[in-house]
Amino acid sequence: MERTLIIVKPDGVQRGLIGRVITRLEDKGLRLAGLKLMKVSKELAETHYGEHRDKPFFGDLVSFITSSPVVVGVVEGPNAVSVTRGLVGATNPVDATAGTIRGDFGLSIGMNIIHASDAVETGQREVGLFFDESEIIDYSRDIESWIVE
Ligand code: D4T
Repeated sequence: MERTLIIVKPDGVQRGLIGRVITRLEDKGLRLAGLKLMKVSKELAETHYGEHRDKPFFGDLVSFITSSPVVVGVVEGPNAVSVTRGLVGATNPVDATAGTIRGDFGLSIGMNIIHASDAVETGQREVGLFFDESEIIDYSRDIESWIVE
């Protein structure tokens, strides 16, 4: 089963959107295999956003993601990476389609509510960065056969 990492970012937590964001993933039929509230350390933030190290917004990005607790989740399902990215919407909430999480809840690229891994390999790496294997639960739900053929 494909896995992806989601982060309800500090703005999502501060605005009380944790439940509504996660509900959208569950409504789609995706399954949570891990979930926790945590504060991201500067070191973890710099590793997670390493690909942006040379970008002008890198410092602000690290400050923002470490500024307040986040909720991190491991999300599973068929094509979980692309399906979750579709639910999340475009990076800039101003451009994100209505009906997506960023399209419905955000107005600023620096505070775009949620992170979701952008590729299968990225998802594997990011899940490993934020979760110990012991924190990921292997289970199935009784409703599964009514979601996936
Ligand atoms: P994340 O990684 O948060 O899911 O966002 P995306 O995958 O959609 O977009 P990204 O990696 O290009 O950007 C990471 C993060 O940086 C912020 N950002 C981005 C910013 O503050 N200013 C910018 O100009 C860009 C491009 C928003 C998301």
